[in-house]
Amino acid sequence: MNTTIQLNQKNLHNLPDSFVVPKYDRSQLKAGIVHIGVGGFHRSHEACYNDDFLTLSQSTEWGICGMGLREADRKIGDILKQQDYLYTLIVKHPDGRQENRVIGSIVDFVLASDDPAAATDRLADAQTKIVSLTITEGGYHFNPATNAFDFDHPDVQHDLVNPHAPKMIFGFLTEALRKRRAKGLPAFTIQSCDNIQHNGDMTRKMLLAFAEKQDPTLAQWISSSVSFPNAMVDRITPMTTLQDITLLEEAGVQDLWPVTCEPFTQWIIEDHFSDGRPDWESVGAQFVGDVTPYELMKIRLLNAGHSVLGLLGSVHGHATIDGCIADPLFASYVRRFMDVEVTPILAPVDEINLDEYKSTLIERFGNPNIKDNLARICLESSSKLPKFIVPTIMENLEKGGSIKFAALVIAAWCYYSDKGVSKNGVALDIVDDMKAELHSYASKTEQDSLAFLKLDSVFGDLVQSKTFTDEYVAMVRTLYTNRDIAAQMDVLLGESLLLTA
Ligand code: CS2
Repeated sequence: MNTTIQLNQKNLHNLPDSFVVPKYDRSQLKAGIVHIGVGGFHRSHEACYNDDFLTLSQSTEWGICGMGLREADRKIGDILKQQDYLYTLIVKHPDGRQENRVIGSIVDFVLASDDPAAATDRLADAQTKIVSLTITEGGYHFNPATNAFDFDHPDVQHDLVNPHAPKMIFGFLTEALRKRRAKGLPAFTIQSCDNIQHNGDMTRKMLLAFAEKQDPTLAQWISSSVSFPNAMVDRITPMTTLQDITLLEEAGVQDLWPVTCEPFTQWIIEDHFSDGRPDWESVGAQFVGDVTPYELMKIRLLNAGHSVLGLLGSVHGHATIDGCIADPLFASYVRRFMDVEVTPILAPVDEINLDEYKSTLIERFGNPNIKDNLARICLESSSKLPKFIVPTIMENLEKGGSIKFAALVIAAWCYYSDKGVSKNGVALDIVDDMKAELHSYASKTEQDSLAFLKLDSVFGDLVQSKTFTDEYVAMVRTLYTNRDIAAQMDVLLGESLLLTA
């Protein structure tokens, strides 16, 4: 007999006792927030804060309407709809404990590619007060080589001349704000939740660049009316696996797309919103005047630390972040990278002890139940490294700081992009919009050791720095002449420890 209960509103109160369920009236809930990009991270982070907020406040204003802009988002939309937008957040503790928590804050989903006009209507509705985004680091159409909006993408070109039937994020936001202004409504806040330094400022700059070209008067209104609070977001959220779905089934619940995450969560936001906001501070978010030191600390230590382990670990043959941390060489390497190359460029952060923060990061990375796959970490490295690691190298070059630990990561990324297999012969699962370009530059390394660095849309003018290229060339040559990457890491660590002895 199959006793599995399908997750949906009707069954909510028949779930096993071990499932925590929403304790507020979802039927009354209006969507004050439209969230674009309903991936695992949104569902473990903002939607979870909001679930806590709705429980505490019993507010009826701040439900979330999910929105997907691409055909690829159809699957999550369909599954959520089938489950009355409910899903399980599986919080995995390091000691093996697991909390199964049903999140109820999402109440609707719109697939914008099906009907762009309906989607912009939804955004322009008076009920929508905040439009939040997780569109990935690459979704902002920012070109680091020109330091400006990248108009080359075909969807951008399409949206410039088809304002009423947009395809990409800035086309949707511009059209929605045009409708909003025509109705005499206040502008919504645009709240970025991506790992980009000054993510609000970046969103503003990219949106204005696009809107300026399409409709300059509207751009002026956007510039004076829309708020773009910067924010630092944090919760490690691995990809959902079949095993997660099976474990829930064994516990008696069928959920077609749960999300897993670590217990730690953090959200630090600048407090300027154009049309109101939930009191997220009542459920643990922090509002500050200037988020700069927090975001710098998080992106340059956590996200960069992930990329360090992800690329070196993939080339070495590790599979997960906790697998890397269980290897003392990798654990010491990432900590040393944080201490020697990142800490000196960080501004002090109020009330945060950096040493403790870094130790907590290593503990979080080591959570053996999270099993964060290195393929997820290395996914779209071409948009991550220019934000997580390259700026650290540039700042160290300016200040005469160490760049060796990061240089080996870039050398490993070159090898990874070129060969597509680890040193122990395992094929790597590389997913990157720039995969072909990365491969094409990296594959010339044997003739020209600097070939990979010449990809300026990723590295800017890093290749011009002799201090950097001297280190990099030596490393890439050693790596290509088949020396084990672990041996190179060991040498760097040894040298660095000797220097401080
Ligand atoms: C990761 C992030 O994608 C990545 O490379 O570093 O997804 C990271 O897990 C989150 O930012 C944690 O807050």
